[in-house]
Amino acid sequence: MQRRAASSPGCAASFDFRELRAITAGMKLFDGGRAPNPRRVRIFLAEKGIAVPLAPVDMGAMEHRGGDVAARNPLRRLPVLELDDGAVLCESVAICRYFEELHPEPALFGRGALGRALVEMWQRRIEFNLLMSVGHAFRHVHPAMKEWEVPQVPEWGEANKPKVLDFLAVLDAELASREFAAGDTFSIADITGLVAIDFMKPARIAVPQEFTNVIRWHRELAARPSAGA
Ligand SMILES: N[C@@H](CCC(=O)N[C@@H](CS)C(=O)NCC(=O)O)C(=O)O
Repeated sequence: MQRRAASSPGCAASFDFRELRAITAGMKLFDGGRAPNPRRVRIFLAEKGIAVPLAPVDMGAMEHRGGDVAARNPLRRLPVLELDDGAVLCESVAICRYFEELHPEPALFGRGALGRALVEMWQRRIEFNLLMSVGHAFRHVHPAMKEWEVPQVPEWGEANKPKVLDFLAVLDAELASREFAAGDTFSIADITGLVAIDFMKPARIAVPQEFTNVIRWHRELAARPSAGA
């Protein structure tokens, strides 16, 4: 991974590249900078200590809707991983799973039957109930997203804001009794959670102060060096 500025909102630290454990020079990760899904993969790679060359895509200029990205991903979304034999992988979690198989340590998809199932459960819950709802609240309301989200339905964006808070209440109760989203160990579920909560800022949704466990959890995740990747 190339060195990049810690420009994502809510990132307190930058990744320490002395921690590198693997370099995958033949691959290319088409990256979307501050966008949440590309960031999920960069954080995952930083936690693993894996360096993948980045191919930056200017999403603000809609570069992802054509050219290299559209040629590799018919959905025209980022991130996209191209392997050294030309094979293409899309979907953030699929890309992360691929790296988990190649480099199992540290395990970020859980250990053992129950541990892996719990990570799957919380990763999906956080992705579907938090990240997606925040995404709808941002994309259907923010004026800058008018050309991205067609049709833009502001009422749908607004309808998602209470859904975000409802899920945060559930998560807050869970985090009262454990350190991380899926148990006592950091996992991809935490990465999705960190990215989703940081994405609440541009979506103009505040984390209510009474969710002290969520606030503690987010503070600790944001302080990890990987958060700056
Ligand atoms: N389910 C996909 C979602 C990918 C996605 O929606 N990426 C956003 C950036 S966070 C994107 O490329 N949006 C481009 C667009 O909507 O035109 C994943 O997990 O990777």
